[in-house]
Amino acid sequence: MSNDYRPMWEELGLDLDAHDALLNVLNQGYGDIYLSQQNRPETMAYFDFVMSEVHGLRIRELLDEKDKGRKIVGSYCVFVPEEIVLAADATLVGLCSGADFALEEVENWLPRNTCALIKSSFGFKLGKVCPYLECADMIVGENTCDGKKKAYETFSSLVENLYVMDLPQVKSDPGKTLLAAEFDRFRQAMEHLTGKPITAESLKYGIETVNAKRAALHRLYALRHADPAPISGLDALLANQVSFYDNPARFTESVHKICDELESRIAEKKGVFPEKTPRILVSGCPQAVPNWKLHHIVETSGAVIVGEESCVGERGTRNLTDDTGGTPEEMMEAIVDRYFQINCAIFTPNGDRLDHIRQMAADYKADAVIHYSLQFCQPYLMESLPVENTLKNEGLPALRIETDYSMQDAGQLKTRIEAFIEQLR
Ligand code: BJ8
Repeated sequence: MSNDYRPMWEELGLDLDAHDALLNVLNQGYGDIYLSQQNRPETMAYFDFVMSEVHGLRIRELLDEKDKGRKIVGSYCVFVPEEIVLAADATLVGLCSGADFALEEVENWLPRNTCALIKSSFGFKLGKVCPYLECADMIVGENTCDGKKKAYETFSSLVENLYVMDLPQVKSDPGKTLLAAEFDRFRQAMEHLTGKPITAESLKYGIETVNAKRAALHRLYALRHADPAPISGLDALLANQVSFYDNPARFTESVHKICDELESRIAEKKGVFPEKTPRILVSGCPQAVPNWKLHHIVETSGAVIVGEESCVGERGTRNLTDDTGGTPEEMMEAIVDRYFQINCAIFTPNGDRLDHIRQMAADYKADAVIHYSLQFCQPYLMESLPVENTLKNEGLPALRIETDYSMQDAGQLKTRIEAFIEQLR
């Protein structure tokens, strides 16, 4: 990344030395994991470029938007409705939480047995290394798991602009009423932030823009059903990850270009791995940039990942918002309907998630499921046993992985995953 960005980072208050160290690790990891892959689609070059400019060009774009009066909103969860943010003429970005940083300092603020994702969000703030966080005019937290909701109480003393959204824990009528009330409160907060009223026209624009982005990803997912797999799990994961902070229209166009190339590959039976390579569905906790650990281990152990039942994947993007409403009220209702279907493990009971895993395994012709939980993540760890047992009883091999962001267990994980894949052959 060009040195020209240093004044920009300095102005945002980043710790330049720490930030250099982070970028070095990120670039090194990207080179080792991504650029070493064979048979990648050529159109992935766009995502290579995005990653090389992840703290550069995109931040400059966001700052240019801010100069023109647009607001930037940061979020940590797929429950934050991008449609409403766009309708208020603001931009939504996902905030970095996929790598360990400033761990020692983090443990002055959070108990050691907190999941890596929450620790990472604190580490990026305490270490002053996340330009997205520093340029956000509003940071949205949400009452999802206990870890996050208590962590936001502490986080509010580290940032001035935290807004916390309450979320239901049960898929009931009162649960839906709560979500509708919270989305309406969020709509008002966005209007207050930007000073722009949300109208039928602007909401329609928000819904159509986000639907287009999700539809492009749905097209990509459908192409992953093919054998041989036309794209690696790593590359598809990257597309999902980039969807959280790229410009939505440009992202949509880039994903369609990849899909065009994948369609030709499928017609030519050209894949990233040979036909009949064991196909794995990953299910569980979200994998934010630059958490590529599991995908890398699996895809260098003789299998290909064909789908993600994850918030950085199909759980986060499935279901479009009905765009036929004519009034803001009808459109808000459609947004609530769409988000209320997200099967996050904070819901109890959460049987629909299991149904979705089964459905995905069939659609993607998966030979097995790997359930991925971050250490200390109670909701997904609690669900992992019933998921594993049910799938196994139904004849689908399943493996439960519990890990964190460090590479300390990489060797051990690789051994377990290789043995698991061996059984699938
Ligand atoms: S909708 S999955 S993005 S909350 S890993 S912080 S659950 S202890 S991330 Fe999530 Fe929204 Fe749900 Fe999706 Fe807690 Fe678990 Fe940590 Fe987690």
